[in-house]
Amino acid sequence: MDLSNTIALILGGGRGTRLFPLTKIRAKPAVPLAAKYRLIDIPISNCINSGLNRAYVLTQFLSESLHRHLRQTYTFDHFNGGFVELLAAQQTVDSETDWYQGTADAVRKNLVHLRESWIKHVLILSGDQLYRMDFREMMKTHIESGAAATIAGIPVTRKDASSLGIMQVDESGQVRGFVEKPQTEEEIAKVRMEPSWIDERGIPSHGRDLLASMGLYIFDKDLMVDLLESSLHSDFGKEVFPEAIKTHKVQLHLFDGYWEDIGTIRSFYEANLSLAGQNPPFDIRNRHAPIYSRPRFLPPTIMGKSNISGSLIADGCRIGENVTIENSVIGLRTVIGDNVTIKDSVVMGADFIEMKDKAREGKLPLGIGSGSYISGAILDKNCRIGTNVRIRNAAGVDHQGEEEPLQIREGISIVIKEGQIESGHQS
Ligand code: ADQ
Ligand code: ADP
Repeated sequence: MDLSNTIALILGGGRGTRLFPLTKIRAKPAVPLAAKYRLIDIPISNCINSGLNRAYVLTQFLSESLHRHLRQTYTFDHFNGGFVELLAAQQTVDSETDWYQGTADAVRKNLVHLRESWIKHVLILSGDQLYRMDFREMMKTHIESGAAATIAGIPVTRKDASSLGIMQVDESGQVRGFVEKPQTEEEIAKVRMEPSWIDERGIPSHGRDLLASMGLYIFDKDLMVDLLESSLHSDFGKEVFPEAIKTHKVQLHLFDGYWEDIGTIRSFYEANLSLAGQNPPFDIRNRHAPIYSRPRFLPPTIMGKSNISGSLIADGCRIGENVTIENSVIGLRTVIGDNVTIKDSVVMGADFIEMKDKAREGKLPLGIGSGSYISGAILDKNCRIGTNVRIRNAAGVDHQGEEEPLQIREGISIVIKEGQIESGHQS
């Protein structure tokens, strides 16, 4: 299946508040993931691996770092005409209220970019999910069913249903019911499926009797333009689909495999750590479908006699003597002193290699000072952690801090970007 007349629109994020403080100073797509990637690399890699190399990334923040990352990573040769471009909503003080509209509104504001006549289909993707999908398969479902729009869907149990759009389909897979984030049992009952329908399609239902929208859509372009121009609907899940299924053929594309939303601090933290195990549910090493990122030409990581297990270590790190690293992700250029222990943590690393003799204007050295103990934490980039620091949320706090360098979200300690934690600190 050929995707040469398809354009991808990647929804790079509204305010990104659920990922605060990681998104306080950067657009969500630029958040570092799995030691050396950024969130945006996942959907873009899925596109490229599906033979689709024309994509726009929609974001509400004009972000220099995101722009730089896209420009330096996704350059295509002159002959195949590929591009990945950032479309950022303009922020003005007086349009603050209508600036934070939903997904459909973000697409509506960018319809002008879809005018070109070669574009027949629009693939809408979410920017904060970890999964692999060959979009050619989804396009096949779309074309063969003759649908106006196709939604990728995955079987889920009741437990997950309230945070997702839930669909009910008929025998042919046409979507007949769509409820966004059903909360009550009555709402759930309206869209419940027979598990045998899922089993019959070669996917073991294992008690999953609900079909969730993965937030990935293919539209015939003309229909999408019509739907968006003739309504004021601001969100695909809340408004566009519940309405569209009444008047148009909307088809399900059934998917089963690893798929995680990584839009909250806890899901982001857990997805990172899951990649560090021996048999990760999402394999970043797949030779046939690599995850792309910016080539960096960093020196190899150097380390002393250390004890490292179940962890990912990126390039350019300097790790001291007698260091223990367990079930953790250690990002690019991380500096770790002697006798440090890091457990169940995501360390994003640094944007630069700090020269030892360089004046630091009274700041601590970049990285994690000797004798420190870090557990259950996310350290954002360019942190300066002193010596003999203990970060482990000993008090078991759920949420703490708004501006401080060390904050807690969903029980996870977070040192913000450029955050400095003085020597001897205990928490
Ligand atoms: P949610 O993930 O809750 O549900 P939403 O918050 O609208 O939906 O976000 C979808 C994606 O669009 C996210 O990647 C988000 O960052 C991005 N986004 C939101 N507003 C944006 C804007 N104004 N500009 C650019 N990007 C924006 C949706 C569907 C559900 C479905 C789940 C699956 O509504 O039906 O089950 O996705 O995760
Ligand atoms: P993040 O988005 O993870 O917060 P950035 O990509 O913004 O990180 O990088 C942080 C810093 O790295 C920037 O403030 C900038 O000083 C520096 N930097 C990295 N690469 C470049 C570059 N190519 N040009 C200019 N500055 C760069």
